[in-house]
Amino acid sequence: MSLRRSPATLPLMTTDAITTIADEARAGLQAAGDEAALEAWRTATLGRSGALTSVLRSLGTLAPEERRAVGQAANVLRDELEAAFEVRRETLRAAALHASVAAGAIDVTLPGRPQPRGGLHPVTITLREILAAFTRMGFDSVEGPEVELDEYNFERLRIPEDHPARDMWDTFWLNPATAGERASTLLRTHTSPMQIRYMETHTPPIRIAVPGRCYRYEATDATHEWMLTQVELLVIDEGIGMADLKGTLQEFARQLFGPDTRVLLRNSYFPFVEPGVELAVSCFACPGTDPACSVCRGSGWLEIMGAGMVHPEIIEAAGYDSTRYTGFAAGMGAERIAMLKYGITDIRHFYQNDLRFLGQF
Ligand code: FA5
Repeated sequence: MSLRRSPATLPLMTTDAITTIADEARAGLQAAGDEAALEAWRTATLGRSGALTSVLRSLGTLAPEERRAVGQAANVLRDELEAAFEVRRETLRAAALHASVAAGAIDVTLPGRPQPRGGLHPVTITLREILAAFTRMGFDSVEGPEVELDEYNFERLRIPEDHPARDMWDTFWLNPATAGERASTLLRTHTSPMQIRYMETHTPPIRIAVPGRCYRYEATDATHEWMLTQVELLVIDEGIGMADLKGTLQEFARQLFGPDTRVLLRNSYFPFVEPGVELAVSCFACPGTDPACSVCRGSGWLEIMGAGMVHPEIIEAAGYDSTRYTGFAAGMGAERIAMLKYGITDIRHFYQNDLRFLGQF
């Protein structure tokens, strides 16, 4: 439909012609469905060369009596169409606004989308439980550096260079020995260096638990990782004896694994304690009868910590009187304890970042 007509193409400039223009214009206005169509309608009808404007311009060519009638009708129509245009424009704007509000609306009755929920790593959960047990027994929790000096990791723990005990801890050296110069910095192999660091700056009574990562340059298997988490214990006071060590560790095992847990203390050797022991807990995977058991290899026990009475030379080196002060120390592996708690038969699951494993805790 075109509303453009030049005066020359209008067959008769009569009020009938105005009526035709009016019908077409009204229909066109209702058909305009958006702002662009509306603008096109305005140009074609009311614009400079629009249909109605052309009629008004051609009035001069009509006879006087026709001119009055047609002119009046054309002016009335123009007023009507201009008003109708404004109404239509408002209607379209309101409809567009409604549509955009409806498109962005939130349906509060829809069920929520499930959000994946993170959780704590099983070793973190276990570490917190270990520390909570010792906090209840009056221990303070302190931390030490993961990058350590040979002096603290070995020397001052009575493990001098070339001492065979160094072979107990395969080491990640950070500055390998060069000709004429010894390696001196390493990733700590255990949390025991913090015994020395703490004694340097504190006086007895001491009762601390030291959680932290340790690193060992060793091949992994079902119970050994190259990165492990230890908790070190150090107690120094007057009158501390082996019974305190045993009672504390038994109470710890009871709190973590339940009252029926059996613990075994057996002789062991660590240069910084005398005597030295290790604590093992009854195997959860077999009753101790399966030589192929990956957890205990048929022994029935899983070793979870080394311990002992702090060597008097270490007490003296800290500046304390070893005839007055005695103490005990222990170092336990949080991964081994988590294995016992959750019945995990291979330590390597912990750090493979497999969500099928981690999602179970
Ligand atoms: C030590 O590290 C001594 N510092 C413990 C100690 C502290 C003894 C204070 C006396 C006094 P050991 O190397 O045995 O000891 O390690 C202690 C515990 O760490 C082990 O019982 C075990 O639970 C854990 N552990 C050791 N090596 C690994 C490993 N490669 N992967 C996982 N856990 C380990």
